[in-house]
Order: sequence, then C-alpha cells, then structure tokens
Amino acid sequence: MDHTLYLALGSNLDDRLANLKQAVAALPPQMEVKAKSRIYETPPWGYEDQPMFLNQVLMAKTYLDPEPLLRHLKRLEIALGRKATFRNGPRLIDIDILFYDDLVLDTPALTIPHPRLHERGFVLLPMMDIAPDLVHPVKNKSIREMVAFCDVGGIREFTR
Ligand code: PH2
Ligand code: MG
Ligand code: MG
Repeated sequence: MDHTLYLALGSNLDDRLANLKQAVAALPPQMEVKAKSRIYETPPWGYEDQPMFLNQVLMAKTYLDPEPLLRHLKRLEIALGRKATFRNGPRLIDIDILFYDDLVLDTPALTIPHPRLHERGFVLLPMMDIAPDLVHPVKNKSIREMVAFCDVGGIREFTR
C-alpha cells in the first residue's frame, strides 16, 4: 500500500447515497480508505438536463499501479451497476482518479491528475475537507487556491 491516491465518486441515478456507500465499501482490499470528505449535492456540470449529483472524494492507499488501478475501477463501476451512457451523462456510479502520488501521466487511456479537476467545484469543494493544501503537480496550485477561482454555486452539503 505504498501509493497515495485521491478518488472522486459521483452518482445521480437511483439511490445516490447507497451508491456512494457501496462504492466506498467495494474498494478494499486493493485500496485502503484513509479519509473521506463530506457528501455534497451538486448541480450537473457539462450536460445540465439530468438529476443533481451526489459527490464525495476519498484519500486511499493502494499497491496497484495506475493502469491496473484504472482497469480495476472500471470493473468495479460495472459490478456496482453502471450502464454505458454518453459523455457527462447520468450515471449510477463514477469513480475517477484525481491524483496518484505526485505522478503526472498523459496517455490515451489515462490522464493524471484528472484533466478537469481544477475547474470543477464538485471535486475541489470536497477536496477542501480532506486535503486543502495538496498542490496540483501541473498547475502548481493548492486545492485552496484553485477553489477560489472556480464556480461552487449551487453546491451544498448533503444531509438527509
Ligand atoms: N460528473 C461528470 C459530468 N458532470 N456533474 C456533477 N455535478 N458531478 C459529477 O460527478 C459529474 C458532473 C462526468 O463524470
Ligand atoms: Mg467523472
Ligand atoms: Mg469516470
């Protein structure tokens, strides 16, 4: 478990809270969850005509290398019930790699850090809960600095 990983979880179909909880529960033994943000309800970004999302970010340790990790997460999404839709469309569960150590990687299959995280309030605001001082290895800006420049309108903590 010698790599530090940040993951973003999102769901906007069916029982969104249960979907996030099942995803967190499904991460071991390949990943050991060390920190969880609060859960936020967030307006859909990119394609607006769909239900509100629940979003959460996690810090975990893993022994998997990035490509096997990505393949594993894709399999998990399907096992948790995700069906193929369109880009930015509704999904039962989305599990995205945000950061992996200080790694900067750009291949056709995988870009780390996540290429759009710096402009997404639904990622940056939850990241403020668990790693406000984490510095983006490409932008050279902390989460705290990036969140100040992004739109967090309509995002609220989710409480039932
Ligand atoms: N995920 C997307 C596209 N748009 N909007 C919100 N609020 N939350 C998401 O997780 C999200 C999104 C693509 O993965
Ligand atoms: Mg995503
Ligand atoms: Mg995804």
